[in-house]
Amino acid sequence: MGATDFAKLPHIGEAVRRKEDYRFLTGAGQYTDDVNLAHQAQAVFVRSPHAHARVKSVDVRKAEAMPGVLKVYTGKDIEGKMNGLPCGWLITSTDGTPMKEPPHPVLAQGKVRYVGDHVAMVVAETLQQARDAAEAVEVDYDVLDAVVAVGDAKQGPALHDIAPDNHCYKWAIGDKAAVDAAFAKAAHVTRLDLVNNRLIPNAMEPRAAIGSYNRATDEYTLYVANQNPHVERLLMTAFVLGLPEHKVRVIAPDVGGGFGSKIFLYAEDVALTWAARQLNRSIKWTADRAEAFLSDAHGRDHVSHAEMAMDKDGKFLALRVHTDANLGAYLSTFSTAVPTILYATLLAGQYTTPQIYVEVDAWFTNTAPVDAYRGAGRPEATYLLERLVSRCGWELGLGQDEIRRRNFITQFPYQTPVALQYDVGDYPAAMDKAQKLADVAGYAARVKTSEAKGLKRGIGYSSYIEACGIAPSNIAGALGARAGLFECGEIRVHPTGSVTVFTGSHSHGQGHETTFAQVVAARLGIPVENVDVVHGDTGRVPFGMGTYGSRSISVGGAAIMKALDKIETKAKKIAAHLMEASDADIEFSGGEFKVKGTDKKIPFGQVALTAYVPHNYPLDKLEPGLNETAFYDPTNFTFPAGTYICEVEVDPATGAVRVDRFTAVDDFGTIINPMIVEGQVHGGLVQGIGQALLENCVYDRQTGQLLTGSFMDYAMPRADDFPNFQLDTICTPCTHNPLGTKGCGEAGAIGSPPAVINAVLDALRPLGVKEFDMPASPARVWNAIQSAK
Ligand code: MCN
Repeated sequence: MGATDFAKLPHIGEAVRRKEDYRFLTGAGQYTDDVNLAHQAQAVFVRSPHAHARVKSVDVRKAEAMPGVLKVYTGKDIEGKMNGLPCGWLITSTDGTPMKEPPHPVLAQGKVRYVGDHVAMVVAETLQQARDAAEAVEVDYDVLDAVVAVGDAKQGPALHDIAPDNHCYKWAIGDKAAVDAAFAKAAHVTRLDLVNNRLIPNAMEPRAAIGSYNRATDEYTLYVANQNPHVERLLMTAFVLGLPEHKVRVIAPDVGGGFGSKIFLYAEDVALTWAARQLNRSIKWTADRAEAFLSDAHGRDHVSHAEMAMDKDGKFLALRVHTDANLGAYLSTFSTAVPTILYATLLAGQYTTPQIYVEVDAWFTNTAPVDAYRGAGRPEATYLLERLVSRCGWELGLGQDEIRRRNFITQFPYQTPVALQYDVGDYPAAMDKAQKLADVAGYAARVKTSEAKGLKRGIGYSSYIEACGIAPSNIAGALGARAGLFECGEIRVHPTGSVTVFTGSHSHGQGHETTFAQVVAARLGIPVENVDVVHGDTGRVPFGMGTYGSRSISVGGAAIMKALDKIETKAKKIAAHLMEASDADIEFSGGEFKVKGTDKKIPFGQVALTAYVPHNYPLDKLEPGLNETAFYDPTNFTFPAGTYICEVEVDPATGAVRVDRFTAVDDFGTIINPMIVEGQVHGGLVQGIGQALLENCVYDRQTGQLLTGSFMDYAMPRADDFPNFQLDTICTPCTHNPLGTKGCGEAGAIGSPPAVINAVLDALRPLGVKEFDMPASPARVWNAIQSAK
């Protein structure tokens, strides 16, 4: 079935209430910490209090003698290394040398490299006993100097022997000579230095895991708060522990948010799985919030210089970017892909810039590893580009909208100079709609109202694009990936016509149990309640690549569509047999099989029953059962895009910024469930605006201590920080997936930070403020105003 016909089916575009919410709202959800296994012990990790130190000795004798303690493990016990995991991309530096991939022990061996690094794992009968014993582990550290910022990395003390200058790789994309030539001819060049501040993910459910082992079958089970259980299993068995993959089952039950931070293979998961066999016990660990701050992979942390060359009319001629990316102390699972492929390839944005050259230097520092966080590379690209474009508009006196309109791509497909080919979009239409919804015409009057209150009002634009549906293995391979991505879906039609869907996607808040059921119900013409969705269990789902990169509906949903095609083909044969017609004469719609040109028809349920109760069944031509599996690997990414307009009021006396209006017009192609999509945009906006105004991870530059290690110091956005968002959509259906969908899960977080900061700068420009970096906290804004005086 094509995307156009699919969009017309019942249930598609319907705001079906979330099936999963009953259990979440009534406290019946099953998160990892809710799981308790027989003979379960508890683990606590001893973490480094120093950012950089040699570990001279770890004395566990006192701890092991304490009541209830089963064992204390150190780096001497676990041999496997968390290496080979940057399975996303192996980066080759521009000089042809491979990136530096330093050894990453599960528990520290010889050195610790960030505050929170794993030194030992204490296993005891109870949590309190494990905590007490953890305090009794005696670690003798020889404290070393630390380095936390990319600007200091080169001169800083070396973290790893193989990277004496802390440099991991230099990577570049684009035609440097062509870019330099374009700059030489430019009528005007706009320049910008900016920092994309480091963020700490804060899912409501902290990370948690239970390792268990069955001696009778030699099988391991890992319950873990994770976004991609099959990949977790593959990485852990093949790269770290060397176990037979089929002997390990990974179950990610209900997961209370991930935002990227639960994609990765973490040392705790490995240590618990390994130790379960050593002790022949199930072992549970649940991070407390302080541990989460220290040890979850962080996000962003770029320092960039960008330059746009333009002709006299403000047409972009070339973009040149240099970025220093902070990778933290070790390479996390996808960390090499984030500041390279996922970042630089998005720097064309919505514009026809003919030449782009991007160079990235990646550095090790004594900080928690940095990896994908909602948007992963694409928010960094959008922030840089959309800040730069607004500045171009201001410098040329064109305004933020006209500079964008003059450069919008309007012909599709469009090949960018940085590898991607956009299939479809309508950028002017999104801006038109956003300007209308934002009542841009009434802006001047609102400025006067703000002035009357002694406040400065500003308006900020951001026209973002992102690449979602992360998968296309052909493109991934061409860009240097070690492995391509795809998704798997299995449809089991039961004899009574109800359906269970097994998907390799994982829902940790995105509502897949509802939207995937809508897709299946729409295709089969059955009620949504008759479809259940199973995910997050390597023992039940055939295979899966998991959820990140807003890929689930467009890749996981498409795999389900492919399996449904197979179901339909087989069901038609059964229907043909039942109605004594030829297969070619059977039509299927609205849950009924009909013989073309006659009034003969039978319902889907009768065909399902016949498949399992094969009375007078043509067994020579058809197998019993109605159960199909499909794998889907798309030919391209999906490219959601939109225009966001933010209006802020700034109090120049205090520096306080208030978001007064926020308008978002997005293009997600065909929408399955507008209510869920709206919720996704709300969540994304809150995260993006949170980064722009509040959130900021700060390490002490001298000691490497995390200064923002709790909610007292790390400001999370709250409902009263926001106005009601004004949302709308346009729809240019994706041209290459059978649903016509584009991902929506990250858009809000990608598009909103530059809209906010552009608005703040717009408000402060009359006061002489030209620049400052996120977050626009009152102190920073006030200081910027004072410095400009
Ligand atoms: N959808 C739809 N129509 C579309 C696009 C999507 O109805 N055109 C629906 C989908 O069916 C799905 C939801 O919207 O129910 C999100 O779909 P999609 O855009 O495919 O994104 P994913 O499901 O792959 O989710 C991943 C994305 C990412 S990358 C992060 S990070 C993120 C996010 O989703 N983390 C989240 N949203 C989150 N929401 C919650 N509550 N918790 C997280 O951790």
